Amino acid sequence: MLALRDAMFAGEPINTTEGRAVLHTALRAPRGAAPFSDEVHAVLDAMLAYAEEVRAEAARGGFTDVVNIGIGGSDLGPAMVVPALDAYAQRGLRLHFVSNVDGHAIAPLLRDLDARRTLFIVASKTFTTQETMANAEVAREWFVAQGGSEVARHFVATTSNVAAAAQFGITTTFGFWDWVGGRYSLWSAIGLPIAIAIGAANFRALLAGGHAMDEHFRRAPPEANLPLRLGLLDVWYRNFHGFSSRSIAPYHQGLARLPAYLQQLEMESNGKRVDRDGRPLAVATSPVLWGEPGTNGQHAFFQMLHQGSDVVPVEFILVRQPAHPHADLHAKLLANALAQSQALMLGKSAALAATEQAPTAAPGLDRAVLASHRSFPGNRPSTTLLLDALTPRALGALIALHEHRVFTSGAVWGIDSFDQWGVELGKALCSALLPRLASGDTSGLDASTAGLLARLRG
Ligand code: G6Q
Repeated sequence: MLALRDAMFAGEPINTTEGRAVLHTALRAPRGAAPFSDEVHAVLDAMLAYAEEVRAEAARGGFTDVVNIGIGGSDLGPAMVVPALDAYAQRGLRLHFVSNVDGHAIAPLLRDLDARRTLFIVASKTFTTQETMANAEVAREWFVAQGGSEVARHFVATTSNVAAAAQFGITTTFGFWDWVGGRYSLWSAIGLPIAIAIGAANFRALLAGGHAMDEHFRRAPPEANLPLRLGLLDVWYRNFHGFSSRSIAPYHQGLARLPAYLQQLEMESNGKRVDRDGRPLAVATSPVLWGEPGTNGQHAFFQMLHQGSDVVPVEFILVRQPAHPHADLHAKLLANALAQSQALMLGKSAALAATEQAPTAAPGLDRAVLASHRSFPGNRPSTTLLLDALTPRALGALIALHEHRVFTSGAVWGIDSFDQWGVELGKALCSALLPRLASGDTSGLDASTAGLLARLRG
């Protein structure tokens, strides 16, 4: 595991099935401290200078809205970070994220935009992703229909395929490299919406936080190494206890998209069933990640966490200092989080429950029956990550912590955490089905798909 870690930082092609290095850590390293430093810092400087131009123009009333069109790794990172760092955002500049090829995503957004004041970022590493290209076409058609003429000023691209972006009519492009995996790319040019929202200095602080965690992961001894310990804990829970999921409970509304972000990070990286050499694994791998911000989750699925038949480790994320003035709300939020981890740990015995009044219980219900419904097994594991404040630096460290934790469990399982062949099949089948949806041709199709296709054509 430690040798693989060092190989990653050194830029060796540890993504063996794609023959690629895995160097998202180089994106947040200081100048001269990691491979490809000159290229990385040249793009970073240019991207941040452009972000500052957009912010200055927004301050003059030029741009009011920025729309990031991208999906998966070209969406989830910025879409998670921008609301998380709202306290640092420039007022009067709204950031939007369109990912889904479902027109219900872009149509209501375009309805409310002013073409003269909108900037579109087409974010796609490959610049071929069907959903992103389709939404970008819709945006450009809308822009032109609204009387917009300067496509080159209102559309920019973040991509490693500069030629394809140019063909689209985009001349302002910020690039990145094949050694940046999509789900690890928010540190690259894909972070442009973040930089526009929070500014160059704060973006650099986000990078610095990520880099500080990299250094910790590289140098801290195993017993004090946070990503290493969390990754090993994940393996312990998954393989020695058989826990098949983990619930993420950020007690910060700004982190509402963190569960979705972590879902991709962990499940796309470690949702594999063969090892690096293609041999079937004898052990289970990625758990299912899911969650909602607290306290909302408490009023929904926490019932199952406390009393359900499955044990689900919960990860609480607490932030000591709020970025709002409502101290009373914050105290209630924190007390709720503590109460949940305490209840999961301690539970409540039936004997104790039997001594309590339960005003809403059915009158005449047998006391022992009621006590068994009102008892909690306890000894349900949770981890609490505590941040002093949700600063760009702290968030950078939190994200990098999760990246290295996923690396650790993936390394122990012996899998390639950096490919994603599992997303290919659906894409290929979609390409084959799209013309059939238009023509109605169901010849040679399985009966299930043929039946559904016929119904959809009405
Ligand atoms: C991430 C995946 C995937 C990817 C999207 C978008 O690790 O590879 O989520 O980011 O499919 O790809 P493009 O950036 O090429 O459009």
